[in-house]
Amino acid sequence: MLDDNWTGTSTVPSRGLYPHQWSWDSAFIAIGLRHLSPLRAQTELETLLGAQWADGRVPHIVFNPSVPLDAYFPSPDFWRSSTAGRSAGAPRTVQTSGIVQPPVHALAVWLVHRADPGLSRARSFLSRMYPRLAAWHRYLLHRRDLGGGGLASVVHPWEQGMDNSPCWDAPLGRVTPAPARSFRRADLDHGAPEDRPTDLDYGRYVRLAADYRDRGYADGGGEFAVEDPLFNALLIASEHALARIARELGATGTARHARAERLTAALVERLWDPAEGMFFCRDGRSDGDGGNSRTGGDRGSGRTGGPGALIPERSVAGLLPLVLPALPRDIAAALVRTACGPHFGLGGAARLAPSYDLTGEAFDPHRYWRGPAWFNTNWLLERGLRLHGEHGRADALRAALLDAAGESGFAEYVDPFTGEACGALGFSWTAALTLDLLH
Ligand code: 9WN
Repeated sequence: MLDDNWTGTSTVPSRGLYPHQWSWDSAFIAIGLRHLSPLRAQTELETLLGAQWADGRVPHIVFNPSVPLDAYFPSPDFWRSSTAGRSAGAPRTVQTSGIVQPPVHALAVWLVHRADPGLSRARSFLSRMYPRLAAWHRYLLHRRDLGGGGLASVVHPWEQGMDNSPCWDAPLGRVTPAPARSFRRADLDHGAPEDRPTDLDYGRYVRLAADYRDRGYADGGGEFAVEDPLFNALLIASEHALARIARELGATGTARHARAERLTAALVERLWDPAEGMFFCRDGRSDGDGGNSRTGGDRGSGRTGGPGALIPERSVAGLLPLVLPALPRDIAAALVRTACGPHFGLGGAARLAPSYDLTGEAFDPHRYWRGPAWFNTNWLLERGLRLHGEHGRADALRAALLDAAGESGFAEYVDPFTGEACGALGFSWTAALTLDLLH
């Protein structure tokens, strides 16, 4: 499957539904590819980071010019990166989107290096990637610190990677949708409408992206700004990886590890809810009380509006800071309890951790990011369980992932109870992360 989806310089997530290069897909794909071909894994990441903008952002899509414009929406003529993104330093020769995706890249670069350090050194892989990764993190920690508390905000649901999560319902609800007739959804040529986001949600995605483009992709001032626990946890995990890369290149890496620890503390300070035993998203554009409200303790203030209020929806994103080494022990233990409790059913009702609360009102076992289980989030959970000494649970989740991947034809996502395949089949990160688990 990974061979079929390889274009010569990168891997498409799926030939039909996603025929270009996607940012966090490529990071997960490289993590698996390194076991098959460290050279291809390096190339995958080099191609993506080669499309970086001068302001440091790594675009969420790098378009393949040989794919017809109507094969995927929004296409390059919507984003107009080389013109609308000129002041932000978009590349001139390659067309990209103007938004980002979760920063798993430094972690991927480090793991790919480790797979074949000799090849990596011979190709100066780390020394070529390091400045790009450092600029990427700098962009997120400075231009995207829209809440002023040290964490990065996403400005579009597509940036967090879980497009249609119920976490976005409230912040997206404030966005006036673009008229349905103003765009054509290519995704419905490949995906079942009942598994995909609704037309109304798409109208809002289009409005947010078009407004960002029309502001020249300048950060700040948009209608949507959310601090998400998964996005920030991956940034912190990548900052630890960047520290290791720096050490390999002859620096100490100490400052980066220290920064990762400070960011872990900020994540806990801003997004942890002790009463619920998990992390929540913070909605930076809601009105009402002050910026430091939390759901725990004073439940009313944090969970019901207010600028910077926490969004009271349980997403698997709120469990995934478990991948962080500097997480306090009691928080790690609470996350494991929540993962195995009624909301996520790990080791109980669910075969794999669902993307969203099994008991939540918006739960739907088949609709995009509103309940089904994804392989990347479960791979991260497996890693987090192992990191915090939960080897029995990690082994069980690994076995469940391998079964579900094979039985589903390496589906994009599956029903969390039955493992029934949903979305695209032959999905690249499912295949790649399966390979990684087998090694
Ligand atoms: C929008 C490619 C991407 C994944 C995302 C997933 C989906 C795109 C879409 O596909 O998003 O970026 O068209 O729905 O939600 O996580 O990276 O696989």
